[in-house]
Amino acid sequence: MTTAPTAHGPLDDTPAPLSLTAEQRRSFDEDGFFLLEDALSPTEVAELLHIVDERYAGYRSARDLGDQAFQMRNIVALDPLFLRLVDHPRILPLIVDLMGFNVQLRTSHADVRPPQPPADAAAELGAPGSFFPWHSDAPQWGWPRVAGLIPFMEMKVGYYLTDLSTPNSGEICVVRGSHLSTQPTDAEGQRPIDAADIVSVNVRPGTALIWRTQLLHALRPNLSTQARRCLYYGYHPRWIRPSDFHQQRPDVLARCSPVQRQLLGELGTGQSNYDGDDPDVQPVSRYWRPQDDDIPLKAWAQDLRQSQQQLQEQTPPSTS
Ligand SMILES: O=C(O)CCC(=O)C(=O)O
Repeated sequence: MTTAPTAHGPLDDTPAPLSLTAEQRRSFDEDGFFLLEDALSPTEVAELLHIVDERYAGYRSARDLGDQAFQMRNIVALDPLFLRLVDHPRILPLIVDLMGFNVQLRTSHADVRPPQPPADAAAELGAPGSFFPWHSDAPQWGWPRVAGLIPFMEMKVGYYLTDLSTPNSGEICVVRGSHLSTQPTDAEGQRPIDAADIVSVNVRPGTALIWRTQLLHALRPNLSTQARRCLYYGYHPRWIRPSDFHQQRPDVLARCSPVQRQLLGELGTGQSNYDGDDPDVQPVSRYWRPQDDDIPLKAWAQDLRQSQQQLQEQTPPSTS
């Protein structure tokens, strides 16, 4: 069986996971995704929906959007509530387990998909020319490939804020295991996809999808009566450049914790010592060679692991 490269870090020295279960590990490696129900509480969902709706209403009237689907990018800079999700306590340990601590945000977006006309259901799911064709996320001209496959370059967390439990409510569909395929297309641009591998993410509000963005994905039309609203946060290693921003605004950074600043692409002392101590002769980027204060997520993960170990040591063994 083909196996998927998983972590960005020393492979022979992988520490115990902070939160990832063996089944989540298996799913992420073999299927390319897993679901986490109740990742967000009903209160969080309600608060986030409020912000999405407020922002969307503003853009809808200012830009005369009508009922077309709309995406807001770099939402971490739009509202402190969106920023808070970048290091959500239920999700951050999973990100560190899956990608390591040398990571940052690549993108954050909110997607609003109002109800669509029934005609949008006529085309085959993800067909070329349909409203949302099959694709995997990639920069212009694609990722470099290794033996035809896309290496593990980034992951996304999708947060679903509206009820998607009914088919054709605008749910995302992923092709299970497609990160382990060369993803060929035929002369018409069709992708030979086995219907048995298509997983429709029909979930309740508050569910998170944790997935490799190499996975082929498409959307089913939203034939429900309410707009589908969801959020996506993409993470990648710090030595790649983000897609939504060069640098976040000072007022956004001012409200960040050190870990959030790392995730928004900032450096610690590397800010004033970006090229190292010998910049004329041996410049070295602190993104390429971070020091610990550039990546507070490293200490955060160590502290969490330590407190988990202490708790385990203090817990009396079960007598049953
Ligand atoms: O779920 C959606 O609306 C779009 C998801 C998507 O294509 C992406 O995040 O790359």
